[in-house]
Amino acid sequence: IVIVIIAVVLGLTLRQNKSEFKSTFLSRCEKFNQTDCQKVWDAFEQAYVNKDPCKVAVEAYDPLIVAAPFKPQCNRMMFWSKTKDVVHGFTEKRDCFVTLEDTLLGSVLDGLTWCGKEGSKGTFTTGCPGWSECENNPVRSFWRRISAAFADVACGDVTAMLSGSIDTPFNPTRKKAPAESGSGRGICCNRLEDSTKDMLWKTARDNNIFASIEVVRFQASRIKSLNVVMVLQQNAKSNCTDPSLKNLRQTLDTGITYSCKDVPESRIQECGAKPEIACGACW
Ligand code: C8R
Repeated sequence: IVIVIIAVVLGLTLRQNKSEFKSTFLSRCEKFNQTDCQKVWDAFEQAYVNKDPCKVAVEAYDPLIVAAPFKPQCNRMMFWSKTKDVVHGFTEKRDCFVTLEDTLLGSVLDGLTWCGKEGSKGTFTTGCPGWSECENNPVRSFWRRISAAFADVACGDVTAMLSGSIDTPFNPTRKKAPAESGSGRGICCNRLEDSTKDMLWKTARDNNIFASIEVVRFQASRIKSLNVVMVLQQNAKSNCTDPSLKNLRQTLDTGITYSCKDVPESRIQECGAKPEIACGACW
């Protein structure tokens, strides 16, 4: 009897989790007009349901990108690494930039954890692998896939906020893909075939999505410039003169103009708080 009760309670909790997760997904999704959220859910769910939660490849989310494609917003796209709070503190208040979290898929899944299980149709929110526990977990593969799709459509003048509070603000730390070795230019996948780009998933083993996934997909045919904002807090450890930013320049597709500006975090906050300051005059 005890076992039956435990099983029933456990079953109900897991069900509860599923419906709670799905209802969060749908209610966040419904804020976007003209979206068939059930269709988006179906495309999302197929990526990880009934799978070992350490065996969800980045490509499993391809149908999701097809179901909810990214629309380019030229000159307004904002990328970031290790500066999430500053960036969103700013973008929430001002309509100057669009981050991935302002898009349908980014906003729907921001802050959530999910996974499936072999032999189950359910979505679970507990007992899922952590970000670094195994490479191909559903959450990590999701952010990699949608970050790539977001970077693929980037256009015009692009902004990236990087952190001056760490030693290496641009840190790809990835192995070279075989196709690149001997190219002498380091990472340079913009001229590579799509199949080779896909191979880059497998070599981008670190956590840094901006450096290992987004920058390498920026295309000179679409993007005019990359404008880095180094966010400086008190006791900053790095700024625009940091050697790692030289790597960033070298990684960039030739033809994309690079610039970097050191900006105190307080200035970004000030600009967020004062709508009278024009977007272009923030830094
Ligand atoms: N991007 C990546 N990861 C994101 C994300 C996002 O938009 N939104 C969330 N919530 N996350 P980091 P990074 C989660 O190391 O790896 C895009 C993921 O769990 O500071 O260089 C975005 O377009 C992920 O582990 O940044 C941005 O430009 C961390 O937050 C880069 O990729 C990301 O933490 C940032 O990726």
